[in-house]
Amino acid sequence: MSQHNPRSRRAFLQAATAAAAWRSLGLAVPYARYLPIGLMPVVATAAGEDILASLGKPGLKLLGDRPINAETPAHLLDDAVTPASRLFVRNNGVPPESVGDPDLWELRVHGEACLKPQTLTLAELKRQFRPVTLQLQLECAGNGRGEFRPRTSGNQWTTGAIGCPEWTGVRLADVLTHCGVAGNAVYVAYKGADTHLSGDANKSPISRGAPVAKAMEKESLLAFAMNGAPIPPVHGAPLRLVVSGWPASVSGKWLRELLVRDRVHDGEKMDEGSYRMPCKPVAPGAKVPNDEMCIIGSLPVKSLITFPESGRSVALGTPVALRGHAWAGDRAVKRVDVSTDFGATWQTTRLKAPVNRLAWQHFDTELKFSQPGYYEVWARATDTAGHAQPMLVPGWNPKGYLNNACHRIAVQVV
Ligand SMILES: Nc1nc2c(c(=O)[nH]1)N[C@H]1C(S)=C(S)[C@@H](COP(=O)(O)O)O[C@H]1N2
Ligand SMILES: [Mo]
Repeated sequence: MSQHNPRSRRAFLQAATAAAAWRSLGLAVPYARYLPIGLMPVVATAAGEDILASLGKPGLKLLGDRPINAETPAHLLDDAVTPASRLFVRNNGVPPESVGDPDLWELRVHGEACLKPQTLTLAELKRQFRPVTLQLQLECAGNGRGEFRPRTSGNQWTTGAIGCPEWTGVRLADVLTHCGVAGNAVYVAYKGADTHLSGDANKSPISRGAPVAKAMEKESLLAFAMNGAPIPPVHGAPLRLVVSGWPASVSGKWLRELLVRDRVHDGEKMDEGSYRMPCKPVAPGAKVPNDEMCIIGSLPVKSLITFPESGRSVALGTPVALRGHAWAGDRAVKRVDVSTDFGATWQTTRLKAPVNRLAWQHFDTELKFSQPGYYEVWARATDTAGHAQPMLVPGWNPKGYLNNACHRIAVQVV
């Protein structure tokens, strides 16, 4: 094995991870001699828990280990500000192994429509621009994909690819203005320091971006801290983009380059249907040509019940406290209603204003149940433009994006 060949090093690490996973089963594997090297056990519990523990994320659900993807059960998203231990992980490639001294981390700003291309260290970014702290939601556009029928390929997220930590950084607009944005600028794109799963150094796992107007919003950040601490390695240390309200795939981690493009960015996962919806609705299962797929912008209105945990038993006669969060892409949420009778009647909840634009909002109410038995609580948010969440899974699309159907939890009254 050569330590210098990234592919063989990666293969070695993968084999070591798999071997550890098989050992952690604590059982004899009678046919171990036939096991392909690097294969993970399908009973992923012990192995998955090892990986999650090593990331400091106990209780999350591992959806895949190569690349690592993990989502957060709804009841673990109860905090007003999502702690690092409970933020979902979505990797497309292999994260950089070591980033060295964060202050020496270099960000290169260039592109056809950049007037003064230059490289800035993280120390220079911190010194030259005003720091900003904002609470900003990140949601994967594929959150909810697991409910689409026919199934669509990709991580089968249920409800847990959302979180809303507090970020500290500098404004992307300040840095872009400093580097000069030409009149013909169209898009601002990123490149990160993670590498492609294939080991091909010329390929990027993901390189996306946003139109200049979105990039220049005062909430778009180059973040170096999360919840008052340096960004954890898995979330993009030491520097990442946070462009909230849009697919979190725009929020590039391990940020190495910003490109001010004179065209719509054409990096990895900008095309071939990635992070695109059919421009016009299609029938479930339809094949949609690439030129009829449109790039996703602001995400739709959505909500999550974070307390009580689904499946809990409660005592008859005692009012039940219910709470959760709601968010609506670039917009705010106007109201959240809940139903305990499968949508026949709705009661409105107390809804707080966001701490800042593009932060999720908290709702709470008390529920009363008149008889023992099985109930479901459904939550439905409505945004400031009057759009409400659908009850059923909306608009099937080939890649399984933008499922904003109402969240349901089970409550047993005894
Ligand atoms: N460099 C880089 N940036 C990235 C990704 C990635 O794989 N590499 N994944 C993107 C996607 S698809 C999502 S949903 C978010 C996830 O952010 P998180 O892992 O910090 O929750 O990061 C985005 N930024
Ligand atoms: Mo994502």
